[in-house]
Amino acid sequence: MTSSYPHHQIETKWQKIWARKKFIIWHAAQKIKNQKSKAQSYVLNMFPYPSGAGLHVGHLLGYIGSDIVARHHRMKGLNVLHPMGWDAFGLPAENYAIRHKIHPGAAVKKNIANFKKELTRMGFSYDWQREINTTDPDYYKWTQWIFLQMFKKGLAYEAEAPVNWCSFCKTILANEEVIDGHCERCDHRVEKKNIRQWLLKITVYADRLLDDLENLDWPEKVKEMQRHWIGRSAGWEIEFKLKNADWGVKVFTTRPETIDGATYLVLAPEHELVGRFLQSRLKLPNHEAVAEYVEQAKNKSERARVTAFRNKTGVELQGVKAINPWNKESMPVWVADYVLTHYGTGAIMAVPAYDERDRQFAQTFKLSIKQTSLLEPRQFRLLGEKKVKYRLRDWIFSRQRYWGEPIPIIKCDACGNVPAPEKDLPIKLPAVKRYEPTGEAESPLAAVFHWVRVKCPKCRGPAQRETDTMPQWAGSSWYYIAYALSEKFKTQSPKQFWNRKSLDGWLPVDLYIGGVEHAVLHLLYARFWHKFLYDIGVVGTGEPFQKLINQGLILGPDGQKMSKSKGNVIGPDGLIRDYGADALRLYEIFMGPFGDSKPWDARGITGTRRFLIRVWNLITADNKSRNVQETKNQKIERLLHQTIKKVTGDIENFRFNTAVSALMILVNEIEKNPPLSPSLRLSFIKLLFPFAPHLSQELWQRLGKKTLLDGEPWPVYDEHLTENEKMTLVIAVSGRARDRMTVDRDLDRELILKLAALQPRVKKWLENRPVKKTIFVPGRLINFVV
Ligand code: ANZ
Ligand code: ZN
Repeated sequence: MTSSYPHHQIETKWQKIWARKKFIIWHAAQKIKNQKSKAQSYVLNMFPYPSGAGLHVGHLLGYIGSDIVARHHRMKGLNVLHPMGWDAFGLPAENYAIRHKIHPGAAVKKNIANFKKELTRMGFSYDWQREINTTDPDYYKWTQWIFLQMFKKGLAYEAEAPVNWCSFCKTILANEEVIDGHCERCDHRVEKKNIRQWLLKITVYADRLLDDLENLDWPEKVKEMQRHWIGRSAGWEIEFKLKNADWGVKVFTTRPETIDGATYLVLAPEHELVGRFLQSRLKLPNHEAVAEYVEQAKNKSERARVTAFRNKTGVELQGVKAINPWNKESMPVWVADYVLTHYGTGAIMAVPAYDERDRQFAQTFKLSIKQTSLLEPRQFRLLGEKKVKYRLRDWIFSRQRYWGEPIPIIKCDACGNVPAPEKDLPIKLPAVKRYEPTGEAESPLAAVFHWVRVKCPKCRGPAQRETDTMPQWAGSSWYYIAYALSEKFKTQSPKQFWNRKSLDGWLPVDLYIGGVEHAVLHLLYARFWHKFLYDIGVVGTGEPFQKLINQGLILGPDGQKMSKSKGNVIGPDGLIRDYGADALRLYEIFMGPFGDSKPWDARGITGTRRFLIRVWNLITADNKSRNVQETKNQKIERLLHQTIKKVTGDIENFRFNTAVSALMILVNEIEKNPPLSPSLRLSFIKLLFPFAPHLSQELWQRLGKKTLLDGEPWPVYDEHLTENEKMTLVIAVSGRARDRMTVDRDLDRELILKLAALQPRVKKWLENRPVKKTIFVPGRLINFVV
């Protein structure tokens, strides 16, 4: 009996139908109605990086959740945009290319085909007509266009900035290639090297990025991470004069009232004054020690510097003294790497009596700790000025790498940086022989002379293309806008391309589902680009993603994060083959709350498959006796309405696991109370559809229906029927009526008796009188005989 649910046959059949015909019709219908007036729903997954390793069950969870919502929304009559695409620039494809000497684009193409096949096998209802690929020149043409607009508005600029440099491999490393300060390939220590880079002025948007978080329906945790990343802090800038020097040191403090307790100053090793002292002719007595300290601090990562504050390091600038502007006391000046260059002014007044870090430092180096009282605000208001500081820095936007979007700038000796003419976009990546970054800290593009050498668009003189490429985060900063454009990418002017009517119809994204690991970088960069595009009129909303939901991690059976090296990765292929995509979908959401992390349990999927078999048997067997009358079993009817209410609410609140339990309870009760009425059968199939679409669609067809369930209306419930049937009982003690109470009719008998005995007007008659006998007439009365 159990083998009669032919999941493979059913699933491939409906996948073919969905792919070949039906979603294209859906798509067309949506396209016509691209206006806000018709209720619409944009349900988006964070798009994947199509890696060679393929998808594992953990990747699928978010996609399953969004597919449930998308199908549910279609059934609620909304226009649904549910697209998918590929974030395909980046390091793994490039490293693969370096190792195998093949073009990264070829590897990406193969991986995409594989990913697409796997997503299709899961029965996801993506609108593949709108598929995008960030490495497609027709796509990155517009990534380059956005960069040009930023450049023209002064938001893209060049400056020296540190990169990770491996002097053994003679190459620049991405952060991901640096493992504990060492090169991933040769294990040599990685140094910081300053080179010329492009930066984007995200800091200009700091206040808006912070303030606008308030109106977003996002997990508080993610908002908090963004707030922290932006790190707005209101404080004071106070200048300390140096003895015997014309220079002063400005410090940033959030606690100016502690200034009387300041006993020394600390400068970051990169602070400009430190360099000045090291270069000055009047040598510091401990010149060598200071120079050495500054040198070694360079190669520590920022994280190591702040987190390792327990064993603080530092060196005094001997002979240098500062004056406390409040009490005119003379204080030593130190250099220590627990003070960061890029925050505040890169210098602090240390108040060991009030600040824990300063206290530890003072104890380590035997500096004085002065216990004093705090100043009143009017006392320090003269001393300095109010300043707002941000932790956020400008975004380093260059990579000296091959596999990224070329930065569309032309460098001319006479004219400087000249934007590539828009009509020349896309500036395509040329073919190269070697994919490695070069020893001169340049992208391999620098060696492609025929590509590099161009005429300056301004003066027509000889000029060169910028050979840096964009970082991996570029293409993903606007892809959700690309999906919402109704037309294809090719050969259009910006005005035609950025179709405001279409964009206003879809944006902002109504629901964005993805991993919490993107809480800052991607989600902050996309908000920044979106705000810029809003400012230049491309989009009509100030924020890209109205609601954000994070799916949890699916851990390996050992409770560890799935990874190839741990050998605990579970792929979907075998599961789909043996149990079916529907059973897999159901199991992944049944494992626990959507946002929780939970370990994979190999037995779980057999349970959800068994459930689907029961549904299959129930409906197909029942279907043989086709002429079942529409007889209503009151109890089942009520349970159905309760289930509709529960499943609807659960989907809307991402409680997919409890929605599935409700469906299971309903099936239990139906099995106990045959036969199944025709209308109940149809409603049940509809409820199951978003979760197990193949099976549901097949059963729907077997019941003689020709439609696709996506277009069928979601069942509605009768509020009245969702309430349990009630009964009112008279409660008597030894035959005398004392109280009344109303309870659910199917409540447990024991519980009803307990409740009755607890009613205040009954309770007092039962006190100290043991009940000899209890009479219970359901629907009428309870009599306690004492
Ligand atoms: C004196 C003081 C006394 C401070 C006290 C704190 C407590 P947030 O809130 O994060 O903005 N600071 C300033 N610039 C710094 C830098 N570049 N690197 C490391 N620390 C820096 O922190 C501001 C406080 O962090 C400032 O206020 C300063 O120490 C320190 F009882 O000044 B405070
Ligand atoms: Zn020129």
